[in-house]
Amino acid sequence: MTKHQKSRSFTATTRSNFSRRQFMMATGMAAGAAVLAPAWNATATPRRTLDTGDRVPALIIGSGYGGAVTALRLTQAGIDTHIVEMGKAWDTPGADGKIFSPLLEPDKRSYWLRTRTAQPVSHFSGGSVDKNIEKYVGVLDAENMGGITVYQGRGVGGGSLVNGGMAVVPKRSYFEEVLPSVDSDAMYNTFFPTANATLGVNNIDESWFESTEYYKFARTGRKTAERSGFQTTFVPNVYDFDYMKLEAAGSATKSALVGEVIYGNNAGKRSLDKTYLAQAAATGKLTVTTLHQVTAVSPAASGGGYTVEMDHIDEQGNVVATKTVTADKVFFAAGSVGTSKLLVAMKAQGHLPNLSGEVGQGWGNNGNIMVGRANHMWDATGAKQSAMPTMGIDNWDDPEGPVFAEIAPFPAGTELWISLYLAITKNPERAQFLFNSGTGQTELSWQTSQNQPGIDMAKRVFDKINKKEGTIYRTDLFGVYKTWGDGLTYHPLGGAILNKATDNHGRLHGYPGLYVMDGALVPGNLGVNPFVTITALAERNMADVIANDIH
Ligand code: FAE
Repeated sequence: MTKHQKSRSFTATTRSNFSRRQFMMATGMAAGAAVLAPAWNATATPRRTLDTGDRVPALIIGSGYGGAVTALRLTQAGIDTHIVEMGKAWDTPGADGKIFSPLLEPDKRSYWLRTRTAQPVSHFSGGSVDKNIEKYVGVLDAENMGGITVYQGRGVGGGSLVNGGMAVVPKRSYFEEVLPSVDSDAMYNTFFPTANATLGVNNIDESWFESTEYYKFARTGRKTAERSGFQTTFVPNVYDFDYMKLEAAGSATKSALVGEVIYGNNAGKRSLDKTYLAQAAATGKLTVTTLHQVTAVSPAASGGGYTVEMDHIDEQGNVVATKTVTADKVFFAAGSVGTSKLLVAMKAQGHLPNLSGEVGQGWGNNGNIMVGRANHMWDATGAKQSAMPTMGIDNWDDPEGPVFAEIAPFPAGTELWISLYLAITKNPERAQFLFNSGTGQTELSWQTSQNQPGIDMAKRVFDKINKKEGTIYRTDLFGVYKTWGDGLTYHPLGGAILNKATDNHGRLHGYPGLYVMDGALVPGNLGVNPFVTITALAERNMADVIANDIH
């Protein structure tokens, strides 16, 4: 390990043997698959898009991290498993030959059912950078939850399609503080390593990092942090760093190196459709029903199990059909917001009245705060930047400013001298989901003022860097004269907290056969980027469910 590489960095080199194409073939989603004879049995387990009247053993709502782990472990246990995903399968290139939209010229593929983009860095030099787009079932949802915009991935693979790929195992002491009911030996000895291996986590070649123009921004961010006495650390990622080197050498089509990330990567990224979901599909026991949004879950009138209602939508978001199927077991994996909204509505509307009062509680934004600094002219950040972050500032153990800040790329295609950061702070504020019977919608109580503790923590770190460097904040990135990007989160967590709203393994109280398996289980703040923890926790919970509930 180098002086920059602290204990949190580690190597996990397992690669998926499955390509996106193999995954599509296995799930019957490839072009032309419809004409192949589908191997389905109409009486019990249709191997096709679900239809009204179907009865299935296991239905998973959502195909992000929690859903993908659930699908792999159920299918490996021999269970016919059905994922219902509201987004589309990102498997077909558009007219430009690409599956996903470019970063700098976002088109309809970029955003979920919006007519105008909602870029996280929303302004530049006094004006909005957003533009009008066609309404479409795009890959990134900027969901307005009142006091906060929650960014989420939509499509087969959920957040893995749009995220920065940073694969961070939390500090053990903080993990134990956040989830005290979980056996941390089992997590750190078994489930985190399993998650990393199956996700295909890898580490950047440090000598390449030190020399490539694409990580100048990270080296500048590191240098300025360390000059102020802050520790930095390399962060593993699920983007294939060998592929990235080929991009840099000009021998592979560029993806991360042309800024692709939040609107999807056309290459290089080990998203869930290439890892967990591909492995699940290869068992022959997985079906994925896309463009279907689950709207209700309730005990079935007869025969046990649960009735699951869903809207089938078209690519403009119009409901073209409603369907009702029955499932013996239902796994909520719609993400912290999706799962919490559904559960709170089901309790309030009397579909699942016996759910715990803990349902909807304990939501947090993982303390997310974004900020930019203007460097001096001699501290360039590079016109060429990799869109995959690979370095963080680790000030977590400072009680005055507990912050783990990703040194984020700003791949604008031109030198800007801007250091951008996504800070994860130890903001203790929490919110709850509440059902509004007037609108029929579930709302989140988070207020903008609840960001202040996080801003104060981040300010302590970045004020110190600015003072030492003689630099200032950029006040033009998140509004006009607005320093802090505090109106958004990439890391929604909580709403169905483990061992409170559920038992200690995700079983919902009062309803045998209903489970939560996603970020809703995690109490509001993790101190690091969350997907490795969500994956490992789902691995742990599913090991218990397979051992005890599946016969
Ligand atoms: P998630 O991945 O959101 O999956 C939920 C799925 O359920 C989605 O596919 C939804 O479309 C689907 N769904 C929702 N409601 C319904 C419904 N009613 N019916 C059917 N389907 C439904 O949940 N985390 C990191 O660890 N490292 C990073 O570098 C990182 N960068 C990020 C960058 C961005 C721009 C964003 C948005 C997130 C980032 N995250 C990162 C967060 C990470 O992606 C997120 O924590 C996980 O994706 C959450 O996993 P879940 O399984 O909880």
